Amino acid sequence: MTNNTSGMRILQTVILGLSLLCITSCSHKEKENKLEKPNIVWVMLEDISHDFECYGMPAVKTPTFNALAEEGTLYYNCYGTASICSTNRSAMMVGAHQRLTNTHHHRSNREEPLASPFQPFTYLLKQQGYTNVLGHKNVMKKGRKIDVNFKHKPIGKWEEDYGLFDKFDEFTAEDQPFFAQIQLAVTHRGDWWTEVREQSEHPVNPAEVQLPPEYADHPAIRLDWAKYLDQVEYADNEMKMLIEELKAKGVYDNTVIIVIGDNGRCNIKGKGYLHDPGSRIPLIIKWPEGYEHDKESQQIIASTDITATILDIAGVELPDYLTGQSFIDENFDRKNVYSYRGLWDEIPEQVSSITGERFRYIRNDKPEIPYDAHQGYLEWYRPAVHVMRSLSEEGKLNEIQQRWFEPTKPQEELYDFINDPFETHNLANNPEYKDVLKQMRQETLEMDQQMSPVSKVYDPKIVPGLAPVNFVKEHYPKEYQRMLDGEEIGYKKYSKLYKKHLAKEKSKSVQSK
Ligand SMILES: [Ca+2]
Repeated sequence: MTNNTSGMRILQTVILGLSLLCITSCSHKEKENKLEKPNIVWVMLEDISHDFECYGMPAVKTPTFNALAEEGTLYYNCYGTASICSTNRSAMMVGAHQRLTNTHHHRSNREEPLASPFQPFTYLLKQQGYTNVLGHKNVMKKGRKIDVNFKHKPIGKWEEDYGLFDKFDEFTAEDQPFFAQIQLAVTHRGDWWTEVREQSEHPVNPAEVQLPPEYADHPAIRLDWAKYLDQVEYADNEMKMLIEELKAKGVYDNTVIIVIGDNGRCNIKGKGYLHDPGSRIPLIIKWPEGYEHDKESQQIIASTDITATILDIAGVELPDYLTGQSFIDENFDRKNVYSYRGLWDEIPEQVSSITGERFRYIRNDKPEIPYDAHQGYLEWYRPAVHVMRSLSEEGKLNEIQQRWFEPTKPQEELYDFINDPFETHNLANNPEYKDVLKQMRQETLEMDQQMSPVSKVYDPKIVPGLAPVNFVKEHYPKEYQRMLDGEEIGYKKYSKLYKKHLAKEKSKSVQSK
């Protein structure tokens, strides 16, 4: 492992100047640490920031993830190249930045094949003899979500019908070497959150949670946060079940387990935003038995680097089109991560950012779109926003909390997240940081250029936006009030009722003609 890349380079230089004997012993060591086509299990949690106990999140219990981190490597600085499911997943499925491959607008271009020479990494794994398995029969929703913004099918041959995987739900010893991608959907906002909490043996105590400073301290917001951590605990149990299965099948020791999030937590400043809670994702890797590794790593890693690393582990020669790098390679030299936010449903955002060792620079190309953009989908799933909008109107938010509700965003943001982990001080206008600002502004512009989309195809998914919310407001005023009070009333239920209502209206208008 190359946690200390520069140190490694110095060491290599010294070695080069020394005798053949040393070179022999070094290559012997390399041999010992070589991965012989291990199985790879990629467990991807939905919408999660550093919210495991082993990352220091208070009030939550995650014994399985803690133990995996203890056995393997816990990474602190892994960032998504995007902060929404389909865009980051598109980048990870290829190992190239989603902006470059023109897959950077959420749920768009689904009929468009990937441009040449890009290919899904599962295709390369298959060529290397791997069996690609999607999902698992015993996790919530079967863990089969793919959600990438190019033409694809879950199962099939890529070269014939855009298939990404070989089979669903089950890995066996005969499938070895296998790659299994399993989604833990529970942490995604959904209508199951309350039930998971009610059935939990350890419902997280709202009084014990710690809210970041941008949140108002309100009972409904505390409860919502606790409920989210209940889902993290549920995911921990699912992970435990997967590990038990790997052990029972006798393949655990020769399996790399990669635990990652697809984007940050589903709350304020999280999913959809390029601030820390939206872009920093958990990463734990359990290595095969005997593989030399660090216990913790501060390496800066992009989500696309995980793809490159998986290919490297599998012994695939890395294609030139990858923008990700293998971080088990001694030449790994990532200094920062370039992230991008484009369209999400009806909100045509345009945000670029660079995250380095200490600073994060964000450029908002559409500052006229407020952080709280009243996006239809988020109206269902951001109880804290509803509660805080009311508090904002009553003048009860402090300056940090109020920022989320300003009518516009700053054009540029610069944060020293080492000294200001909650990114409460925007340094973009602070003259002391003008050199940092200038440099990061320039780096971002260069990356915008380098990651210019290879195609201009733009075929977004049409969404109903605020219409279903307004429908509830008009037809179910009591439920609407519950929503304003910080309760999730059920997106699925009411969007079904809304669709029924639309169909009725349509048939009425046909009859009247
Ligand atoms: Ca997600």
